[in-house]
Amino acid sequence: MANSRYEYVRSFERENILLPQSHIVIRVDGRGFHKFSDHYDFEKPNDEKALQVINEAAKQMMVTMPDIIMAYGDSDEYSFLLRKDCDLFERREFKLITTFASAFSAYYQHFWTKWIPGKPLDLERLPMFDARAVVYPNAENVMDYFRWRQVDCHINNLYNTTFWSLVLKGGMTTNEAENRLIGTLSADKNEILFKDFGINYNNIHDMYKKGTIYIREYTDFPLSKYLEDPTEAHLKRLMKRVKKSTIEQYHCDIIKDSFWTQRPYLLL
Ligand code: DGT
Ligand code: MG
Ligand code: MG
Ligand code: MG
Ligand code: MG
Repeated sequence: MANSRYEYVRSFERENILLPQSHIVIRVDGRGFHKFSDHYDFEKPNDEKALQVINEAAKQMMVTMPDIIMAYGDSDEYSFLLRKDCDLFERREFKLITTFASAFSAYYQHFWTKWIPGKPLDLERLPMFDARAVVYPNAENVMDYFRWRQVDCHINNLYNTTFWSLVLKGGMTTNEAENRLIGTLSADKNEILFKDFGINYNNIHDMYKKGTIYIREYTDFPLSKYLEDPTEAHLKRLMKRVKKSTIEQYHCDIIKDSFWTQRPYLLL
């Protein structure tokens, strides 16, 4: 088979190798989930079971791909952080993003069937995800990337929670609710929720307000020892000794520095 006269067509193929020694983030996002969520009657503003499905798909990605050190998701999207020195698929971008999109779509379908058996998936509306890879040169960019996604989650959730309260509890049409919210700030939305509907936004489940985080957590990491000499070289040395890792789920604040300072290995 090798060296046939047709082999030359291979030279037309293109590769894009992602910059070495830099942080790769791959984000998957559901295709047309506005319609998908309508079609399968998702609860508004948040469907707990659908979130469980997407969360399990994300966790399964981490189980099968040890190079994923952290994942963050909300709505119909998930972002995956790969370790800086990861050599998965020799860092070939197309191989990475197509594998992430197809693996995630397959896992999503698997867990949908498992958790929502009462709503079989229709052939003309199967869940599909796209994927993109972004390379960040330093730790600050990576932290800001995840902060950006969590702020987006918060803004959308506050809007959606208020919007659907106005419609489902306040009897407004969707147009009326949209107009009511034009120009409102966060404080105004909190007040509408509290005064008109007796909802204290703070009491809403953290999974909805903050999204879901999975971390490959090193429970035996000697943080205090690291802090005596917080350099990358020292961190690398310490990481050689810690072996026990588990995949942990959180719905916590990843905007504050403390989330990152407690887990320096995420950005190694
Ligand atoms: P795309 O990503 O360009 O193919 O288009 P969409 O429609 O997926 O848009 P996107 O990703 O910006 O927004 C996600 C949509 O999914 C948004 O319309 C709200 C919907 N969605 C996601 N999670 C839930 C949920 O838990 N409940 C409800 N009711 N809708 C949800
Ligand atoms: Mg979109
Ligand atoms: Mg989408
Ligand atoms: Mg989306
Ligand atoms: Mg092959």
